[in-house]
Amino acid sequence: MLVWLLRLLGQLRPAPAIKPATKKETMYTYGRKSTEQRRLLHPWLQLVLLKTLALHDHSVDQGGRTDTEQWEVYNRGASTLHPPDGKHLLGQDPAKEFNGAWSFAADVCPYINGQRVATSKDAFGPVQQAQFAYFLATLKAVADSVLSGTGWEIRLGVNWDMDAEILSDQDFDDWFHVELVWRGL
Ligand SMILES: [Ca+2]
Repeated sequence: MLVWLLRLLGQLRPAPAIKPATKKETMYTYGRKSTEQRRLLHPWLQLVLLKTLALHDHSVDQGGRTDTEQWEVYNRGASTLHPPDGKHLLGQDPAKEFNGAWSFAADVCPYINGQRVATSKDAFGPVQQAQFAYFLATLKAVADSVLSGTGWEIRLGVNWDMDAEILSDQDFDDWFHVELVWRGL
């Protein structure tokens, strides 16, 4: 009876508030470039990545892009969008929430034991793909928790249509890409 009562009281206890990880709690830290790029991101995306960093090491390779940079990426086939479209473009805001200069997309890459997961065409084999997918699943779980109730969701370049199926139901895979999508409240 006592055990049952204690269990019930435990269940009734409010869930702890989620706070951004402090430096002390985080095993991993961003380098200079990742820090610079992260600062270009919408605050919700910044928070998602910071909380993910507490669980899985990674870099932020690209946050915002200027129009010229987006055209360059488009012209070499690494993006299907060119200005005025492109979630990396600084100054866009699908929720009309800000007039600011944030980017709504980032390119991220997992690190394991201090080493960047190899993603060149020759090196990106089943192990590397599994390692990358493991990281993205961690990021997605963090995002679903952090963004719950905000109207925002995360869309990954391995799952453009945001269903349960990654990679096998799409033609263009962008492993690095993570973006904020406004779904409304
Ligand atoms: Ca899909």
